[in-house]
Amino acid sequence: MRKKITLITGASGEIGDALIRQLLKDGKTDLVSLDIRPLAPEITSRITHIQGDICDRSLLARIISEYEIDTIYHLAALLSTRAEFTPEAAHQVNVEGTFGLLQIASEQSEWRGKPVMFIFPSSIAIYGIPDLVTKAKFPHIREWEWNYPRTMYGSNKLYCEMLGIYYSEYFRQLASDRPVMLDFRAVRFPGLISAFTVPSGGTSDYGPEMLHAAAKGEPYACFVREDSRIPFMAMPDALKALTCLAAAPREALTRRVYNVTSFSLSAGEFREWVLKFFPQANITFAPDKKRNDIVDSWPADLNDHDARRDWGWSPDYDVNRSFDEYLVPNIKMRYQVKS
Ligand code: AKB
Repeated sequence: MRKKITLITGASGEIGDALIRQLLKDGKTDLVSLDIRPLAPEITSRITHIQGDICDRSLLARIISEYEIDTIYHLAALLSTRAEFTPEAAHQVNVEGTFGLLQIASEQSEWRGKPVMFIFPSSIAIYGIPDLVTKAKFPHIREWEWNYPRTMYGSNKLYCEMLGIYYSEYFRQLASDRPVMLDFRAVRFPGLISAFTVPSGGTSDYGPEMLHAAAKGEPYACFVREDSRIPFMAMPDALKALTCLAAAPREALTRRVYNVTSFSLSAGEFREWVLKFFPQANITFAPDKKRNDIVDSWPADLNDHDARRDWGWSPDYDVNRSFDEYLVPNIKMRYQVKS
């Protein structure tokens, strides 16, 4: 009999690493991870790690021949700034990689007669607001509004949401024998902030970069204007969103893709929060127009009413608690800053 597992792709990335640690802490033992990179040494011995490429179809075929995949957290992706520099590679990883995984999840659902749960982190990058006047007019965006991404990454994420819905609801819709289909569920994340890792390749990275630089005592020149505003979320809430959505009963869900948010800050306000805890921090603003245009096209905040109503979503960390209880104490410990 094949061993039933939870598969985590992008396992060495920011969310993947944090999610694996959380699941291990929660006593989950049936984890298999996949990433082109090795896992962090502290967790390598505690889970089965497959080092390989998400786009390698023969590797995916090998995985399903060996395991019964019950749940997939598909976290592998190239983020927005990196994707602008390497759009073909981004399309390959973000779209082709997801497509291949949806196909095997689909096959597995049919083979075992039970839906494979497919959890997908989408992003505020799927939104594209034309200008700052419109952005100010729509401060809390609903899931169906402004779905006009202006980046490769945002377009990839939006299309993969659609593919996930297709494989969950409409796959083989013209055939007489409809198979058991997978159960795709996605959250659209704001910019995430971890105390333990600094993101790379994203466009919301200025927030976490500012904070980590301050803790290390390094100067930081922020690449967006002070008034640039997007929503953010502390990593523990991102993990909470993924695992709560996975645990929600199917009947309670009225959508497959949900906004989730925590707090909205302008870059100037982010700097103020950092200065509150690191008063010596040297943070200046040197906007890069092209990256700023991307941030300007993202919403100031999201409306996450449906997630709250359907599966009881609410963040544990508002801005105060994020800085005071999660980010600052852990970052100080990480960089051994004396209080
Ligand atoms: C990025 O900046 O690309 C990501 C995101 C907002 O999804 N952090």
